Amino acid sequence: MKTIFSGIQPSGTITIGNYIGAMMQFVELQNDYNCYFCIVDQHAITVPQDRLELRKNIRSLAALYLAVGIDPEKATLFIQSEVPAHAQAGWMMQCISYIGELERMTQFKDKSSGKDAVSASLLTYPPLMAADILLYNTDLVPVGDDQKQHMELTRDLAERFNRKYGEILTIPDIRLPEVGARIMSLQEPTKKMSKSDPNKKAFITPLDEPNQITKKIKSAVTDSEGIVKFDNVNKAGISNLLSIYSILANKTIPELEEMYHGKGYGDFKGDLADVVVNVFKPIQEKYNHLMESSELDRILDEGAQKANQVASKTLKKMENAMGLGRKRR
Ligand code: ATP
Ligand code: LTN
Repeated sequence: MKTIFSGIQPSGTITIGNYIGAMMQFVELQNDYNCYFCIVDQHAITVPQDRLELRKNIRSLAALYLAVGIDPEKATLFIQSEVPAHAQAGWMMQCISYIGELERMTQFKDKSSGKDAVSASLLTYPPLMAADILLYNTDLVPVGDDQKQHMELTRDLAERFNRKYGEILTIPDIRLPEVGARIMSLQEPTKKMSKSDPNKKAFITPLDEPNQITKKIKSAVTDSEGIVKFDNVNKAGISNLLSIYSILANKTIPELEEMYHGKGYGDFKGDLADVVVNVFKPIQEKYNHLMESSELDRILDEGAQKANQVASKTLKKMENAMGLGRKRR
């Protein structure tokens, strides 16, 4: 069985963008692959986090992974900081990274632009991500469109490591969803939807109340033409809503265009709100149940144990190859 690794930051509650771009793929793939799904809390602290909020978000993200359908019998779910090999291998990856290539990462440019104080970790984020993936001999990494550049760098670093120190690391491939790899902000439809957006109207989360979901969709920015038609360039807002509708209702975009022919955005948005509410309702129920049970801790403990076993083996090989410490088996 081939191996899959992916991670989500506990930097807030996941958005419908994370759900469509990442989690829906995870649920489908867990049946055919040996999967590791990680709560990457060490990545989240590359920007300031409130410690109590972070703790809450970690637990909540774990419950959401399970509520959307990740099955702990099939996949390993764990918290990054509970597997020390990530930070250790991350350091080794930093040592073979060049500042120039890290400065070219668009996520670094976006997250650092306009800030007076930029943490060093914002720059060294991608080598840690590479370590996350490479420790598990990963074949495939399901992510959204925004992670393409980080994945190319991960492959470059793995190849560089192997050239310098011997064939140790598996070179991973990226897996993008066919549709929905880039869900846009509801308020600025030319910008990626992001869970750390300070404007909460820009995103929907699976934990939003039904009336909040409806309000956010109704106030989503569109255009004044009033025609439900997919045109990413001139009608980014309605095109984004069409993509969300199409994926969640399992209807093609031409089918939806036909359904709303001659109708306005009001009808379209009202129906989309119902679709989203119905998809998230069972997830919310399962989430509430999990947050109150002790099952969550048991699953995370087992996940950390399993991840530690696999990761520490690769780490040992990497340390031996680089000549760190004393030779270990
Ligand atoms: P942050 O706002 O803290 O940077 P984020 O919302 O961008 O977070 P991540 O935790 O960085 O989310 O990403 C988790 C996964 O979700 C990744 O695979 C990422 O590619 C995917 N993803 C994030 N945003 C979107 C989006 N708008 N559309 C599709 N996929 C997305
Ligand atoms: N960089 C990713 C989160 C992330 C990740 C990973 C994704 C950290 N480590 C390993 C896939 C595999 C992001 O910002 N979305």
